Amino acid sequence: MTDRTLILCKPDAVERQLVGEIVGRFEAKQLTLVALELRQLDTATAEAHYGEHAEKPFFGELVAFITRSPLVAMVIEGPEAYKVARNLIGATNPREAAPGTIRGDLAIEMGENLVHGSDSPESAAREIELFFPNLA
Ligand code: D4T
Repeated sequence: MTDRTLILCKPDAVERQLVGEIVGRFEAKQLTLVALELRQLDTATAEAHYGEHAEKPFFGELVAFITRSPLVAMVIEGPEAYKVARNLIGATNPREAAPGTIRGDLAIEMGENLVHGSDSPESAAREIELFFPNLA
């Protein structure tokens, strides 16, 4: 079964010139790109994307971070895409992320953890609609 999931190469990834490295890891795993765009998020979209964290103490920082400079949003496709992508991304806290994962290899701060991947098929559907409403 083939599924789609949303990936964000966050502003720190673009700033650190790691987008090619990150996209390459998904491609090497044989996940297929179906949409990709460099864009700067507005606050409303960032708040919608991170709505589940609205009550958390780090929400303001999270929205400021994700909107501070352009990010690369993409949709990738493959069997159990969200799960495979989350495994490649690694734990939320980069200091606990396993070596070999994107965060384990390339990040060290929780607030600058390079990449987002949808955490369920339902989240993937919601986030793909938010970022790429015209995707067939
Ligand atoms: P995202 O959503 O960015 O892919 O990250 P995760 O799915 O791995 O983790 P998350 O939704 O729990 O957290 C979202 C985002 O908030 C930052 N964060 C998280 C933070 O700054 N402090 C915290 O205590 C937590 C839990 C990091 C990722």
